[in-house]
Amino acid sequence: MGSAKSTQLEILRLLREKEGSFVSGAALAETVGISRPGVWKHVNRLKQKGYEVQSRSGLGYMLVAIPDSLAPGEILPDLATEWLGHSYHYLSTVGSTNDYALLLAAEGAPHGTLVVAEQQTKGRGRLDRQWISAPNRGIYLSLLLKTPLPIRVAAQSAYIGALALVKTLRETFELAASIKWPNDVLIHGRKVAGILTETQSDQDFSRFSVVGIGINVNHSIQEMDGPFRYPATSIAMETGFAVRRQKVLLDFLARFEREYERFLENGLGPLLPEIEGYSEMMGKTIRVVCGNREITGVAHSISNEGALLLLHADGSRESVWAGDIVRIEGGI
Ligand code: BT5
Repeated sequence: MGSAKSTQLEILRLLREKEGSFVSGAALAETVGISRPGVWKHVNRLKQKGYEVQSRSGLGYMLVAIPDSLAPGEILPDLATEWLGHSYHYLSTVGSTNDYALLLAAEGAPHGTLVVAEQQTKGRGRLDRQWISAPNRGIYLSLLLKTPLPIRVAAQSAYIGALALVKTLRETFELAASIKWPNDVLIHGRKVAGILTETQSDQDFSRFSVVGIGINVNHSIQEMDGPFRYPATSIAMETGFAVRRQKVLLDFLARFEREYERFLENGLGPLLPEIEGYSEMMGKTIRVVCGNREITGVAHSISNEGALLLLHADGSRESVWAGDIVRIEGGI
């Protein structure tokens, strides 16, 4: 017999396999190797976690509805990745999933480790800005990537996160998602997700990177009316109905793994036409704040190294490595 946790996961797996029909208590007890009262106790705990299970004497248990939870029992059975997320750390609340992943990395956690939380109390953006992380509404995740890469290349993983998420929103949810350089995902000009990549390196090569992503999924209009620098939105606000966070997460992880492998094989170059195609600012005049400097120019392209190339009025070019776009011609 395994631990109480793995027994419960196994019972859940068996109930999910037959969702909508009864499974006898005796069959569950025999398969997982515990007593029938033991099964009853585990089913009650599942109910406390939000699973709707009907029990009928003589028939057994039937799973009627699953909660919109990101718990391993809801994600791992449907995870379609080779390596990403197989080491899955699920937290109902945490300060920051990035901080947690950085600690796991220091303890030697494997490549592809995933940290997912239902709520963050100290979610971080860049430059110590805050990421507002309402409980059970959004997805707050961090991916640990351990492929050693030249430092500048490792930083490009943020583009892979943005590309994978934009494709998920476009192809699975039919939303007109776009990338706002360097790390935001927008729908109709409003921010639906942000990405924070943190890399630790030895000399010129990365030891690991943590790619942290916060996605607004089922937030209401009121919740997205917060003290944000730019207008914010959620997937539900754009589709007009609540979506299953599990679907967003599973789809995103499968796409991230695919795009990351393309990136490792051939670098950022072959992904740039897609990334640029999804960036609404290309060809437009934009204003970028970099530290205490403001640069205005026409967004020309993204270089193979990941810099934004701006064209100035006098014909000169400038590469911008980091900053915040504060204005796009005809937009924000
Ligand atoms: C980002 O920073 O957009 C990166 C956000 C990364 C968050 C994830 S959640 C999982 C992981 N663990 C963490 O601790 N962090 C990562 P930046 O470009 O600096 O934007 C931050 C700004 O976005 C804030 O100053 C707010 O104005 C705005 N903001 C905060 N929360 C927001 C939200 N939920 N939706 C839209 N905008 C938000």
